[in-house]
Amino acid sequence: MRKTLLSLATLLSLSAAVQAHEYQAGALHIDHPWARALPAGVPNGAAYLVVHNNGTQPDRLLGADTARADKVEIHEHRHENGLMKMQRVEGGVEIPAGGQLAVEPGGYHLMLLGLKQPLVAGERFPLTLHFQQAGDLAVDIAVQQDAPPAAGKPMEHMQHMQ
Ligand SMILES: [Cu+2]
Repeated sequence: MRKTLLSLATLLSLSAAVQAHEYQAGALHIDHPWARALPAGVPNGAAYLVVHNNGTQPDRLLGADTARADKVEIHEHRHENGLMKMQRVEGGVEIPAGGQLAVEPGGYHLMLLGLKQPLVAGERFPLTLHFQQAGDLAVDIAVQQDAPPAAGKPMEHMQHMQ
């Protein structure tokens, strides 16, 4: 079953990668994975995306890997005592059935630790997402200067209001 899902995901991602830059893995739909461009010498970056779960079972984003960085961790920004703090999220993050997980600036991010090359606006690099149910999904991260316009979302901070 997992094999079927993966090959379907591969087919869909190949056909979708050229234009819309979105991906399907089983019941999951992944919108526009991107990372902010960074000048040379900055050691760490962050990647963002939105995962919609169109299924009837919850799934979980467990982590990710890319050859572009030494390792990838799921991090979360939290306001604590008036300070913005960043902390590692252990055990992944749930994607509720019929819901979504927004990995967006100000909330969750995929921390790219130990970048091996600078992130240059306009380029794309491969990253593999690990989901508990849907398995692994290879996506291209689009590097861009600014956050994409939030589709249908008035603010970047909505992800905490699930
Ligand atoms: Cu971080």
